Amino acid sequence: MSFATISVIGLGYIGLPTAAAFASKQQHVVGVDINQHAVDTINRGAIHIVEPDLDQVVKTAVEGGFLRASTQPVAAEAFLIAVPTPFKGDHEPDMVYVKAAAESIAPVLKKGALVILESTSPVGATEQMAGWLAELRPDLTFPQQAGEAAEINIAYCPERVLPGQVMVELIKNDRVIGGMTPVCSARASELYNIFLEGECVVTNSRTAEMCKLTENSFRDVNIAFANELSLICADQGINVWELIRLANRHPRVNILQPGPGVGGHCIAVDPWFIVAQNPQQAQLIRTAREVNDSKPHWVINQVKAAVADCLAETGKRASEITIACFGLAFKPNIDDLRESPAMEIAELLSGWHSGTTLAVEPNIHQLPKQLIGHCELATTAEALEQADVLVMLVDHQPFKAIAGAQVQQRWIVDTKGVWR
Ligand code: SAJ
Repeated sequence: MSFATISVIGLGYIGLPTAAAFASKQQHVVGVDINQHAVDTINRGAIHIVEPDLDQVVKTAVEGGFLRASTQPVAAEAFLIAVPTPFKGDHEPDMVYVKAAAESIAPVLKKGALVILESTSPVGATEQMAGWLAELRPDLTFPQQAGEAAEINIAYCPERVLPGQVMVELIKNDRVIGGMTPVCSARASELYNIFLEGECVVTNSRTAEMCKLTENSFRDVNIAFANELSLICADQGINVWELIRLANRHPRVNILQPGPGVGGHCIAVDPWFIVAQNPQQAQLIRTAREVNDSKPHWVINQVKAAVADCLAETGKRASEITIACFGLAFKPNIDDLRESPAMEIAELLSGWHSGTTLAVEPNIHQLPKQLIGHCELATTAEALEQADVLVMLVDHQPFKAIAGAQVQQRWIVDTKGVWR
């Protein structure tokens, strides 16, 4: 059975590349988003987010008539829901956008449709979504009621693409397919196989939900280990970068890299979904989150100590000292500042410091509003020329290319080992 129309609900960092991937295989795709600006931009053949190669795929798909965007859901043979799942309150998952997406497609659901949830979700979310749909459409049968004979098929199929490499990973990575029934899994596999070069690995919806959370928690725990080591090494007078390089020469050791903290919308969020559902058991996962979340504050204290030292040595007043923060993005070589520990550090430092705080971020042209009036956007050359204290926050390629001789400052806080 083919899919005459595929509808992707949510045209963000995951939904738009997914919609474009189907459209690039000559599938008719309708992308739906509540953001009118995003819809208008896509319908012009352009994109509203930054992701390598996505612009060209979207342009070709729109010009070829395979992809269009709308603020209103339309009937389709397959719906993919890729909306945000942030947390609320005490780090509990907020399913409000998934619920709104389910409510928006319910009126246009037809017998035979496949509904896939892609958003990172707590265990049980797919069954919950199926419940909302069944309530809104009592005229249709769903897997939780009719099993294999259901008129609507439902599956959980998490995305696992790395921002910055989405157009490659979307197609090459294996895809976990968690159908509510084997028929649901078979149909979901058929859908993804339209563009997938990786394998569809079939399981049930609850295991697929937990699998996504597990992958990101695994990475968070491993980064927390590296971050904890960086604190220990600072106290012991050991270069953590050298230490990790040496330890990783052991055939069964593979330590990740410390940094200013963990950012982005996934790794700093998803482990909390496990903690919220399993507060007694998830001790290590919770502690890893706490270790990573506390790292920016440790970095700020290091900078304060460097400034104090600089004041004592130079006899300058605090207002005469310039601090330069290198990098604002949440990780190297991207322009995404959301949930970035570097942003948090720049914001808190500039609020504390009475002198000038420079921010160097080669991937942006204007400062985000939180920093306007507190920081000045500077080039690498200006910062190296003017600053007394350097704070390396993101190992962007251009920063790694700075020659050692250009860095004359005595006071350096290097969270990424670039100037080690
Ligand atoms: N980081 C470190 N040290 C490291 C690696 C990363 O401090 O050794 C930091 C980064 O600087 C960044 C944060 O961790 O602040 C997250 O970056 P990332 O590159 O590890 O991951 P994301 O958030 O860009 O994407 C992750 C990926 N998950 C895994 O690798 C398990 C991606 O595959 C997921 O699809 C994505 O989350 C998601 O959407 O869930």
